[in-house]
Amino acid sequence: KCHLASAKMLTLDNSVDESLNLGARLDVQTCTPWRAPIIWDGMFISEIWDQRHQTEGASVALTVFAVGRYLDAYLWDFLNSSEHYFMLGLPVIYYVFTDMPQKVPDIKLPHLRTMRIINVKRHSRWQDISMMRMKTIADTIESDIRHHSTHVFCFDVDQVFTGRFGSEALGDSVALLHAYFYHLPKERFTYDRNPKSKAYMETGDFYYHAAVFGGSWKSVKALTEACYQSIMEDKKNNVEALWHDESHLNKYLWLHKPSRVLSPEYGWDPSIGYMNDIQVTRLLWAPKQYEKLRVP
Ligand code: 2GW
Ligand code: MN
Repeated sequence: KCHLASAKMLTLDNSVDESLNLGARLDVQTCTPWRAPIIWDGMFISEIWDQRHQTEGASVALTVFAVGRYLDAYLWDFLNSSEHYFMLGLPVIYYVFTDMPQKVPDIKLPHLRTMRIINVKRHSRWQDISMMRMKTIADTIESDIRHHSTHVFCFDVDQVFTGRFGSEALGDSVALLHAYFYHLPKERFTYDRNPKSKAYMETGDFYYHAAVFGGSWKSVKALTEACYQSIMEDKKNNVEALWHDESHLNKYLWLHKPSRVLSPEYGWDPSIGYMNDIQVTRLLWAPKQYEKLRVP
C-alpha cells in the first residue's frame, strides 16, 4: 500500500494526487513503515510547497556551531552557500554559535534573512563541543527562537549547500538518512550497543545523521532537551555513547518517529562516488581536515 502510494507525487497533506504525478520514484523507498514521506528529488513540486508554507507564515531558524578552528575552516562556505539554497522565499534567522564572535564573516543578507551571533564557551573535549550543542539549542529555542520562528533546522558546519534545500523539507519532526547507511542492512547500523548508555538500542528504523535535523520549534526543543538529559545521565554513569550526540539522536528518533525523513540528497558525502539513486545533491559534506582540525 505504502509502496504504491509513494510512487505518486506527494501533495501537501502527504496524500496522493494523480494529476501531480509528474515524476514518481520507483527506485527508492519513499515512505517509512509509519507512513512518513522520505523526500527524494522528483517527488515534489517546489512551488506548491513554497506557496503553502508562505501562506501559513512559516519561518525558519537555522542553528550552526563554529567553535575554535572550525570557524575559519568551514563557516564562510557554509553560510555563503546557504544564502544560495536554504529556504529561499521564507524568513530565515541564522543562529551562529561561536567562541569568537568577532571572526564571524560579515555576509550581506537580503530582506527577511538575518543573523544572530551567540557567544558560547569552548569545551575542551571535542566530544563535548559536539554533544553540548543539544543543551545550547534547547536553551536558545526557549529564550529566543520560539518567539520568532515556526521551525528550526540544526546543522553541522562542515557542509556546503549545492542545491535546493527548501520548504519541502519542513515538517513537525525531520531527520536525515545517513549517506553511509541507507543502503545497508540494520545489523550494520552503528547504534550504541552498550547497555550502560542511555543511547543503547538493539534495533531501529534507520540510521540518522546528526549533521541535519529539524522540525517545529516545539519538537526540536523536546528532542534536544531529551538528548541532553540522556547525555548528562551517561556522564553521571561514566559512559559515553559510541557516536556521542548522534547515538542519542538515533535513540530518540526510534522512540519518537520523525514525521518527515530526508533522503541522503540532503546530506551527501561526495567521496562515496556515483550512486544511481542520487540524482541531485543539495548539501555536501565538506572535506574532513582531521590532521589540521582535530589536533589538541
Ligand atoms: C569536532 C570534532 C573534533 C574536533 C573538533 C570538533 C569541533 C566541532 C570543533 O572544534 N568546533 C565545532 O564547532 N564543532 C561543531 O560540532 C561543528 O559545528 C561541527 O560540524 C560539529 C560536529 O563535529 P564534526 O562535524 O567534526 O563531527 P562529524 O562530522 O564527525 O559528525 C557526526 O558525529 C558527531 C558526533 O561525533 C555529531 O553527531 C555530528 O552531528 C555528526 O554529523
Ligand atoms: Mn560534521
